[in-house]
Amino acid sequence: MTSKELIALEDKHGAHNYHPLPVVLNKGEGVFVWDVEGKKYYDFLSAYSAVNQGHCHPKIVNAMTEQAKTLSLTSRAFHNDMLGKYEKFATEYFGFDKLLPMNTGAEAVETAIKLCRKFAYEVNGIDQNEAKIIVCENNFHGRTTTIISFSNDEDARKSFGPYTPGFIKIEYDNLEALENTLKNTKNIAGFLVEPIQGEAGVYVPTEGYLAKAKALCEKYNVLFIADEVQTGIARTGQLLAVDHENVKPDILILGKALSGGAYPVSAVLANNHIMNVIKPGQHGSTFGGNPIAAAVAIAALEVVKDEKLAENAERLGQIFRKELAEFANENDLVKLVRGKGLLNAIIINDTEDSSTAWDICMKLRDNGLLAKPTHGNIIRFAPPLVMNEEQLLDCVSIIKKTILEF
Ligand code: IF1
Repeated sequence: MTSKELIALEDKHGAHNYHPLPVVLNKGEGVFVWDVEGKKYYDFLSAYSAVNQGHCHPKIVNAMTEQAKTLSLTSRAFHNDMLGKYEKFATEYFGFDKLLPMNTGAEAVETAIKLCRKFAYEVNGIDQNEAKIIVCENNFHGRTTTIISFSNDEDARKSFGPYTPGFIKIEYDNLEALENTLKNTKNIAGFLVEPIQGEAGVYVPTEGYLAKAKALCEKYNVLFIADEVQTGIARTGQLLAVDHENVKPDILILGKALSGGAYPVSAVLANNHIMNVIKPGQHGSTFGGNPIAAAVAIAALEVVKDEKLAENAERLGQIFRKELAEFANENDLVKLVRGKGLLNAIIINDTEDSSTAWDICMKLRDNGLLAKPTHGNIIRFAPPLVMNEEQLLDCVSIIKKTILEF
């Protein structure tokens, strides 16, 4: 079937909950993907930073297929021989006592919220049903009913109420707002934050924000919860984005690239005094911690270290931003480039409701590079971290050439 026919098939039989770029992919390898007509593209989205290790990484595929042939799912009613090995490996890797395995990012965020609340009631003595969690404006943490309750994106939220109470929204990157809220509000249990706001348009906070926010949380005895679903696993040039400021979260949320995009694997990590508040029967999922997920996650994390992906992201990110900043200086259409490591965005000099960013992404597609606009006039650039310098410079020239066509 042709791309056109396949798109029509989705349109007729699938819910219309997405508006994808019109390209139909059927193969991926490393930094490249191919469409059904055989055209080859650089992937500059990496499935929203899930495919950091590159498409179909042989080591990850091998771990997955070998495990799939042996044992795929036991549920947590019985033990399996992979879960404990994975939990030992991942807790040592990230430096926490314990891991709670889930599948999607949103589930892991939900897990962190439940853990934070339970800790507040059972350890910190907050009255039942009174706990509040501070979140940031323009956050993106997933799409469950509780998570969209504290979103301020109208599309994500409207007509899905009634909403879950217990969240206070403050401005991102504003320490005064955080301290005022911590000081003046009773029963605060935690502060949930993205180290870089992805969906908001790769918004990098002021240097020192995360470290100071963590210090404030300590001062007011509130859990610092880092949602590293998108920023984690080497994307920003360190294993975790909080590592740039030597911050250790009380609760760490991971997803996406924890599996290299091969399989839905997410996790919440915390030390014993926090994680031990969860007892049998109080949380879980059928698939969380299944043997395939465990095998895939170990392989995916090994690839990150073996191939020095954080170092590569840091180095290539510097080159990318330098090249595009110089270009933006001479070009009226590109206002600025921002980001960290290989999580970057360019801001298009046009109104948020203009179609310019979309039109540029369509032309980038024609020129062999796939990226997606976010919030109208912002284009996110996040290639797989296995990219090399020559490929990156090739991509930079495709981007420049494409924008010059406008
Ligand atoms: C979609 C955005 C990226 C996340 C953070 C939790 C989750 C996500 C920080 C939930 C998910 C995704 C979901 C994807 C689009 C995407 C996204 F543009 F919406 F913001 F990456 F930038 N925390 N982010 O970024 O993880 O449940 O999806 O596994 O299509 O909604 P999930």
